[in-house]
Amino acid sequence: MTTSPRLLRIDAEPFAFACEAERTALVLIDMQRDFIEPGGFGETLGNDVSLLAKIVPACQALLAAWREAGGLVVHTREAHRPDLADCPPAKRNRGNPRLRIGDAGPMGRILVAGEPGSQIIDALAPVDGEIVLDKPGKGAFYATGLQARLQERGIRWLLFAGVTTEVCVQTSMREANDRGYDCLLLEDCTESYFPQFKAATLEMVRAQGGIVGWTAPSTALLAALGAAGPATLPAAARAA
Ligand code: TIU
Repeated sequence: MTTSPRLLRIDAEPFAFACEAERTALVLIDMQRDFIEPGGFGETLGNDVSLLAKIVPACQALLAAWREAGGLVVHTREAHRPDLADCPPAKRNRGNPRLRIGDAGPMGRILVAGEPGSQIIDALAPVDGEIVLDKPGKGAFYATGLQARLQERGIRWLLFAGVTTEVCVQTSMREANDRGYDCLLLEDCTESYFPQFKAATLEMVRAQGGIVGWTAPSTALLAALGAAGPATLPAAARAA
């Protein structure tokens, strides 16, 4: 017996976002200590990291609801190999930070895989069965194998959350958009060190008829999960 896919119809901008829950993944970008806690990469760049912590409760509720719905979860961490072979000098030297990538800081070596700073914060810790990726770039698709892992699961839609909105989240969303995924950015589950950059990113993503994707508050997704029904997506959307 085949079961009907669960259709989610989410109130979004610039118009409703419709997807099948079974073929949709939630991608949580870089919710790691290096960006959210003092002493990590974010702070060495001169940022006030306390701005990012305010999205954690909304991310927790989102993650809990998506897990409850049985959806696929992908966690990314911006983290380099200990020998920094995957960190171009241009990236390491950029901005003349107080501590560079690979230097020892209060949470271990800055932006290095396996160090305390690269760990996802406890509130959003991955559980068995979820995909956890270390990414050397800002985008989640560059040098990570993510595309193949999504394709083997038949994923067609992506929900994005995490930090920072205009850097790793937007880069990942643009990479996904170019690979043919329909992408929804959850507005209250993403944050920037610069509120005006977050606002601008939300606007540019959904401008021009959703040129990069859609945006919606996480409550719209939670409401859709409560009302999920059998799929009635247009054939073209389901086949891709
Ligand atoms: N600096 C900044 O805003 N972000 C990053 O360097 N990485 C991510 O966004 N994860």
